[in-house]
Amino acid sequence: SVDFRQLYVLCYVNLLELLGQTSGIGIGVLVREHGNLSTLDKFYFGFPGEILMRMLKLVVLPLIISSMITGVAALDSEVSGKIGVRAVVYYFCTTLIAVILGIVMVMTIKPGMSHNSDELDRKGDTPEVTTVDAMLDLVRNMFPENLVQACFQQYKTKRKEVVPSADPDSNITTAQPVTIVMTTAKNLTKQYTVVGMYSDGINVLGLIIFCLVFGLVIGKMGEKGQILIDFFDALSDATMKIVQIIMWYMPVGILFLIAGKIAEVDDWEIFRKLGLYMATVLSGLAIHSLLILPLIFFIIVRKNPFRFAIGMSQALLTALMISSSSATLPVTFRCAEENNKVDKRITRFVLPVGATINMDGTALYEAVAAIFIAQLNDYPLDIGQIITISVTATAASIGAAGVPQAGMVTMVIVLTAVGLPANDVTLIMAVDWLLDRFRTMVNVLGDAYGTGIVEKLSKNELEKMCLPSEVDIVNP
Ligand code: DAS
Repeated sequence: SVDFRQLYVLCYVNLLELLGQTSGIGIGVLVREHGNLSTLDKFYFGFPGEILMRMLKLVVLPLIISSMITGVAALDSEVSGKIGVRAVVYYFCTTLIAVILGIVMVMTIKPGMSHNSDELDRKGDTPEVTTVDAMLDLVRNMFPENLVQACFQQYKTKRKEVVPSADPDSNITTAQPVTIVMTTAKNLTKQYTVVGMYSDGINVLGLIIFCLVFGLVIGKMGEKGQILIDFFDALSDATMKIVQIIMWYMPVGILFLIAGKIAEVDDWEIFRKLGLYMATVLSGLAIHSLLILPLIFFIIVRKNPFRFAIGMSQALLTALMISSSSATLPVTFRCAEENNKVDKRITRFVLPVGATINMDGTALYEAVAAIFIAQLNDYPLDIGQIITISVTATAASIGAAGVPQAGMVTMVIVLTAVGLPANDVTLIMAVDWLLDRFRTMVNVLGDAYGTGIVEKLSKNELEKMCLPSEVDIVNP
């Protein structure tokens, strides 16, 4: 049965996010048009968002580590039968195809590349000046001066590191002593240190591979391993609870994050790039869900894939409305079993695990977004970094929970893996509200097609399986 309270909360969160993102764009344009604001003033606007980014960076590592380890370990106990193994092979293959498709699309369309089109003409009359000053005063009084200065100093250092040309503002006087200490401390401890606020240059790939191997190992350790599985399960739940708390601050953080980012924007060109980025993600999702997945389904199941997708329409619509594949799960179960007649013994394996670790839409989105941000920063990616992005985008989609904007939270790990400024995720946050619901639809569709495919491949096992097929999961 659908949990209406959860549905209500999700609709409310979605609405808040929409308000946050749209008003962030509006205020950002206002601030940008205001004209004579220094970089520090603009940084002020972005500061509440900076706080949000640092909170996300704090949780992303425990989130990825715990959810990957528990995800893989749980798979191991679940995949004792061939059915589970087929489900895992299907998840991995379709996610990898989605990532490769995303990379091909973004490397072809190049949404983040600067074309030498003449600068688009700037907006006409200056809007209401007082609004901006009022907003600036509001934010100025929100945080202590030296905290902002300290973070601004870090921000300047970080920007210089990645984008040497972009020197935000050379005439900023050296900040308070606290900044100098923090910057010195950062310089002394940077490289391969997880300072907590910045996970600079940690070996993300090594961490991901360790989590996969560690999860498999403890999954096979029986009783002794169970203690560790329970520990990481509890860590995953606790981290998710922290993420849920952050989610409530997210609309406010996103508002100022976007406003600060758009205020920094030096020309309107960025909006064209953002539009092209959205078109790249949406067309990649469309190709994956209307061409690739149906083709795989047809080749294996030999049934009309579009009729199967129509059977899933209620679940897809729910996913579009609430952008949460986990909350859509009860509807996905019902559509797969009642409309598409998939055996319940298959759906109980494929759907719950799929909703957690099989996210084709998210994986494609993470790959596109990471390369888009690299293009925005004229940051050349070699083949090694492209492969790193493929692996970390796949892992980030496994680590992302089936909740709104989870893919954006784990985005940080992909950017960290290739040394990109995680703060540039701000720009894509402005349009994440829309993209999230389409990638969630693709996630749900991928899980649904998985039930039909695994059922077809497991015909023999199903005949032998003793479990009664009327095991009712949705309403146990
Ligand atoms: N909203 C997530 C889901 O429910 C997907 C994402 O955030 O990428 O699948």
